[in-house]
Amino acid sequence: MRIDIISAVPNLLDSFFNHSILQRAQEKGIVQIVVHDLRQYGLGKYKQIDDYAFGGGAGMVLKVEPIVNCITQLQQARSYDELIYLTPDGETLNQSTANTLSLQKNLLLLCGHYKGVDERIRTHLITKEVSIGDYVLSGGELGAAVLADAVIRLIPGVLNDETSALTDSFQDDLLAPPVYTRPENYKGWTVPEVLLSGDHQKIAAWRLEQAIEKTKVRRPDLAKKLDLE
Ligand code: 6GU
Repeated sequence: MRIDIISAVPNLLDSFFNHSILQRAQEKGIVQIVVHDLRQYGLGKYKQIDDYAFGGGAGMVLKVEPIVNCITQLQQARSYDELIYLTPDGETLNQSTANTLSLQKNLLLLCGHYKGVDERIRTHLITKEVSIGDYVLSGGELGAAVLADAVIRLIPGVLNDETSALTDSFQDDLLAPPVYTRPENYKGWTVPEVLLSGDHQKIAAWRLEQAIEKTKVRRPDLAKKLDLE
C-alpha cells in the first residue's frame, strides 16, 4: 500500500511515521508513506496557500490552486482508490472503515488547516471525508496519523503476531478482555486463576465472558447492536 499525505505542516507527521510499528512496516516494504508539503505548491513569490474567506468572517481558507496542483501531480504517477479529506465534519472513523481501507492500494490524504479548504476541493476532488471524533483539532494531521495507523496495522505482515489485530477491541464489535503478565502475584494483586490453569477452552470462555461484560458496562450502544441482553 502507498499512502500520500498532503499537509501545510508536514513536520508534524515526520516523527509519528518514523517510529515503531509504522517505521517497521515501511522498512519491510509493506507500506510506503510519502508526506507532501503544500507550501511547495503555493502561489507566487511568497508561496501563498491560504486566503481570506469570501463573505468575511474569521479564519483563513486553504486555496484551490496549490491543492489541485499537488493532487494533479500525484495522480499523474498513479491512480488513487480514495482521496480522503480529514475534517471534523466528516464521517466518524471506525474499525469497519479501517478494515475496508486496509484492502486498498493507493490512498491520498488531505489535511485541512485553519478554517478548512475551499469547498470546491471537496465538491470536485475528494471521495471520502473522515473525522476522528466529536472534538475540534487545529488541523487534519493528527486525523491523518490516526487513520494511517488504524489502517496500516491491519495489513498482513505488519504485526508480528498476525492474530493480534484479530483480537483487538472492536474487531468483533466487542471490547477486548483484560490481559495480565508476570508476576502472578504483585504484592497481593493477583492474576485471575483461570488464566494460569492451562485449560485453553476455559480461558477462551472466560475471555469472551469478560469482553461481553465490559462491552455491556462501558459501551451499551455496542452491546445493543450485538443483542447482548
Ligand atoms: Cl480529521 N481534523 C480536525 N481539524 N479536527 C478534527 C478531526 C480532523 N477529527 C476530529 N476533529
